Amino acid sequence: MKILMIGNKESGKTTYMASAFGVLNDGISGFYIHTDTTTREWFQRLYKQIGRGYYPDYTDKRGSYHFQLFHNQRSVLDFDWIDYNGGVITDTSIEKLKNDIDTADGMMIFLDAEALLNNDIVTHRFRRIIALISEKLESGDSPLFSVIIVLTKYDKLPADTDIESVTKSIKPFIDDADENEKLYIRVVPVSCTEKGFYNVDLPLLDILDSGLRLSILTAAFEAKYYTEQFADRANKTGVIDWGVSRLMGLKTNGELAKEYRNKALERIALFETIKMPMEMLSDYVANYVVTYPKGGGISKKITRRQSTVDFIDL
Ligand SMILES: Nc1nc2c(ncn2[C@@H]2O[C@H](COP(=O)(O)OP(=O)(O)O)[C@@H](O)[C@H]2O)c(=O)[nH]1
Ligand SMILES: [Mg+2]
Repeated sequence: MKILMIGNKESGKTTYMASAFGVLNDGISGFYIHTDTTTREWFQRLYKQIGRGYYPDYTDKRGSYHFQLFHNQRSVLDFDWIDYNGGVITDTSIEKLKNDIDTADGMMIFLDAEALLNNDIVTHRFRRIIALISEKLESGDSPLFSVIIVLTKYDKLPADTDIESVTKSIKPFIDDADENEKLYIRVVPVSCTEKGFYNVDLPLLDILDSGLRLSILTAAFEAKYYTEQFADRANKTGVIDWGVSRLMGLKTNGELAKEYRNKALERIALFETIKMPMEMLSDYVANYVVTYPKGGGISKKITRRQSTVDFIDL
């Protein structure tokens, strides 16, 4: 799974990443993330600093990171998290952005909550990104795509601010995107300060939830395909099959049947491994109650759109 992260310079991407890593490295409801030692140490150092009120240096960045999501002792999903360089979208960078979006499976858009509230964010860029995602979903065969809009530095807003007034300027685009069956979009306010970390696990876990759905869909689809191939080949075994295949130097239908059977069994095993974690993660993100750094605000319970996953029974 490939997660793309987009946002202007200083919008809080590195801070968020390190905080989400820090929180999820310790684990939440049996879920935790793993990475290589160098990356882990780097993120942990930043996470500790942020908790003491020191933010990452602007030079503290690298392009892309590889992680694994674990549930209890089991690895359930591999993902790359990509820090998109160049929050400012110009015509020359639009091709690259389009390409990055085309190859991504989920996306986080970072918006500085204070700037958004004060109308300091140019929303046409935002609209353009949503348009690119819609195009991708129309042309491609990707069955679902999650976009989390991360409202950063939420602690800087006055205590009585309600979230509707923060998102007012982007609401029309969110409503449009909501019309698209394949597109799941959610707004999450976050805050990372020495006073604590708010909602930082949610954006990442929500995107990983759709990654798990995607991988379970693929596993089910392939299991079905290989089972059919197996049945087809298994029906065509026999002496003639054997003789013809040997003459032509090909695999016999019997041999192919065995290969397809093994592949089908592998996919079924994968399906069984990730089914329970997926259900738990879906519950976790669907029932997540967002908290605000200064209290106030109303948290809404989110019902996730049903996906075909619910109807698959192997
Ligand atoms: N008050 C507050 N400031 C933040 C928060 N996150 C980031 N910042 C500030 O925003 C600056 C830029 O953050 P950074 O993560 O480096 O942004 P990036 O350029 O998008 O990676 C930091 O140096 C902090 O001063 C937050 O949650 N609360
Ligand atoms: Mg950065």
